[in-house]
Amino acid sequence: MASSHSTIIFIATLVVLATSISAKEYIVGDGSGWTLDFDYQAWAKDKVFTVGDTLVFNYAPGAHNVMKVDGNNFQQCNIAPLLNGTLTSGRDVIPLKTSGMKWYICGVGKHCELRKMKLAIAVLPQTMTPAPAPSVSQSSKLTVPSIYGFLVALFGSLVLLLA
Ligand SMILES: [Cu+2]
Repeated sequence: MASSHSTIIFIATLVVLATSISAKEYIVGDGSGWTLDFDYQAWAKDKVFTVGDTLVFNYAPGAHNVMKVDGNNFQQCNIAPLLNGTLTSGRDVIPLKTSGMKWYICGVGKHCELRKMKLAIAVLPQTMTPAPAPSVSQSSKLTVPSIYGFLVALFGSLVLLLA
């Protein structure tokens, strides 16, 4: 009996851990990459970004860059002051470490103002279940199942160790 209980808990633990680490990588603009005159708001609209996911900006180095800015500077395409410096590698990988709104613009020429090189996304906290459409009011509710899942996983692991 004890061993079958352990097996069930072990499987439950694996499921919880697997869902909590299933991070996604989003290629910004997909095959088009980070480029002129692409509608990044339309690209982001049907995607759910979660803490642990990563954004990848692909472009020819020198042609563009990636700057993380705040909401006001995003609206005005103002490249100063910068929050996190400028990314220029041409394959810039940005881990989404915290929840909330994130804003990115291209700081080359007037690419942000005139050529639509600006991306705003809402990042949700980690959660066990597939997240519904992004909404600010849901962010606080989604934190609870995430912590609950972690505790279940922790407790399951402890039971396994003791079994
Ligand atoms: Cu650009």
